[in-house]
Amino acid sequence: MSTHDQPTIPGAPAPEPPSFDEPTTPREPLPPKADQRGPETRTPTGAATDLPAEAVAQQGAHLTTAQGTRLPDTDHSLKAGPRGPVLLQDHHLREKIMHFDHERIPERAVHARGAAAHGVFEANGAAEGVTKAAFLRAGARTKVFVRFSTVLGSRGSADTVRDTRGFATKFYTEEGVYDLVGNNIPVFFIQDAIKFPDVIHAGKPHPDREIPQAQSAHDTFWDFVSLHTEAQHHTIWNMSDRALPRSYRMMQGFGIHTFRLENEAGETSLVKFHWRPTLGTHGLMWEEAQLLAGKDPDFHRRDLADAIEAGAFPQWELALQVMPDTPDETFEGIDLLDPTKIVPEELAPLQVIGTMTLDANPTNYFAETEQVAFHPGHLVPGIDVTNDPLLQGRLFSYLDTQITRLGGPNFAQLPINRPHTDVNDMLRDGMHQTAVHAGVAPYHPNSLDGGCPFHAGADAGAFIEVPARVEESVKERRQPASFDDHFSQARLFYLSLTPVEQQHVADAYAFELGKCFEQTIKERQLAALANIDADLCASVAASLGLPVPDASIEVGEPEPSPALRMVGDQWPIDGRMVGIIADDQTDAAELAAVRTALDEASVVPLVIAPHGGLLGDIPVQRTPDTAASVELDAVLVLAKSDDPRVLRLLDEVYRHAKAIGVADAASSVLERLDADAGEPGVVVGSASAVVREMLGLLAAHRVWERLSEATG
Ligand code: HDE
Repeated sequence: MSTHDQPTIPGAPAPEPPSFDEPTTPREPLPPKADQRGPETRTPTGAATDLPAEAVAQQGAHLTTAQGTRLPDTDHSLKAGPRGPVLLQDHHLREKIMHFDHERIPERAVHARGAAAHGVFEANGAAEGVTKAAFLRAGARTKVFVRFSTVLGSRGSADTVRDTRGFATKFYTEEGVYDLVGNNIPVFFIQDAIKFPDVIHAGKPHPDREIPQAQSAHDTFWDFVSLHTEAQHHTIWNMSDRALPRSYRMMQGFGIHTFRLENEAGETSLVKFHWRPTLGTHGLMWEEAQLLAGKDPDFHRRDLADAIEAGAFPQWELALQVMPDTPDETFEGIDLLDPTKIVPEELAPLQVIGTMTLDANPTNYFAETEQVAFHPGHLVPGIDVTNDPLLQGRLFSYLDTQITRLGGPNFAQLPINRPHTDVNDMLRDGMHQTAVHAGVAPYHPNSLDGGCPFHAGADAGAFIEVPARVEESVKERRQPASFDDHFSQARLFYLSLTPVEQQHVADAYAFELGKCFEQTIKERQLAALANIDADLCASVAASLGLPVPDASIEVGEPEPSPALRMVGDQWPIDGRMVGIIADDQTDAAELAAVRTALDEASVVPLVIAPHGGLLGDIPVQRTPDTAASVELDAVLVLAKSDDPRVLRLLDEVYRHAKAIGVADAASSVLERLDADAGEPGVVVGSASAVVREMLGLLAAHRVWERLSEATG
């Protein structure tokens, strides 16, 4: 009997003809199943009933087992009578619990906590002279999936901890998947991959009590970085506000290592990759970050998803620093194979080669954000690696780790990891094999499957390693002498910052070392700081109550790099959050006008009122119970309030150097704050004038003058 002759079940929808969607050959990418959407998925909007059928989690009228058998009841186990024992024969109970028992996979050993989004990369063609990569040709549009992450914390840790952030991009190019697996800090703690377990063991919680979570403010971290001074450059970046991003949308990304590009003519150059956010690079203040870790541990995750949902799509320019491929692989005296060194932008300016826009949230966190597998060895023709010993070790690690994390070698078949191009890999079988491969000859050469698939030459887009020169040498466990300079660029970074940023660095060292117990570790780190900057060292020593050591190395006076500063300039304000303090006496028309003005400026207004529900016909989003100063970039006061929670909110907004606008009628609130009308960032006037001025203040991220005054 064919499927179409099956008897129909009363009341059931007519049976569908059988689907042969499952792959019988790896040559076509597997289309996503209805409830297992792939990278094409777009964020559903609207009421559940209006959603397109494929956007709803579970399809079909009837609940079934995993084998498709319809179920009458999923709320009661099969028992010997209503008060009797549960029967072992309850196959539905056992299947349901068995599956649940195995819902979790091991979290990433590092970068466990992340958030991701889909988007598109559009090349402007500026890279064509240096690489033949097809996705970098003028006008090429390539789908991407980007995962941002913290490094040290577990999957459930807070977003706003002091840490480096991962910035990993998967480009689904027509020539195969290309992964740019970078961080938001352009240097790394170690120069050789063999030390990775050491630095991570030192940074992770102490192995006896498993505390502290997601932080570097503890003895083992500072023990390692003070003994192992090549970590000092990355460490000083971690002590800066770079390690406390305001948002994933306001974060730079760096490929860190030097890569080798090859153009159509076979010419090569050495390059560094940079992502530059169009919203600017901005940080939180340390107190904000700490408060947020309690008030909203999902702050960055929420911010990214909300911005995309609201249509404020984050964008980054991808840029290259291009250096000549010389035999010594150095540029202006900087060893390009040393991942603890930057090339200042003033020496090798950034050349923008395209723009990335993130325009869709993942549909399913586990299927996409958790199961995505990045690998620096996912390369396309025109982009190759260098001998940077850190990069070389990574080329092993990222495949290896997926075996444990994703349970076998077939993770490239997961929807989020599938290339958007034909795959003829002749890889077979293994755990979680989902393809049904046809043919008899998965080997090369063969004559039985028509000889397919054939080797491709460079003319057919094959990835051919750049025939880079290998120095004639001996096998040894040694590194070049140029890797021995551990302090000059840490000093370069510190000298490049504005005074406010330098103060934050000093405060961060004082906090982190102040959390250590071992005096020898604090003293050893002070000795390292003495080699970076005498004033910085003295300030941290004073706060620790320890003597100031002398420098042991003469580092010299590097030329500061203004490009490393985050303070200065004006930036777009899309997606910034402004709290509006209002109450039942607030003029409804004024409140509506203010909201509209903020909306039109692409800023998110949050109405904070004494009670939930409505003010007139305007919805209240926060009450004194749920409002938090730290989720706001500025606040607008339209109503006087004596509520201590509101006054504390305003006090924090003021202390964190954010703009405060006060309508004339509410101006007495300033007396409670110790703030003066007309001082920088405190605006009093008619509601509409105040809003206009506040939009200008938001573009600078913070009222920096207020902090400069505070820090002297
Ligand atoms: Fe990673 N790193 N890493 N790393 N890394 C991982 O791979 C590793 C390094 C980076 O969102 C792991 O799939 C070694 C530098 C990001 O899924 C693991 C070394 C940079 C992510 C691994 C490094 C990175 C990872 C853990 C020293 C910036 C998250 C799970 C040689 C250029 C990717 C996984 C995501 C993840 C190993 C150093 C960035 C264990 C051995 C340098 C953004 O394979």
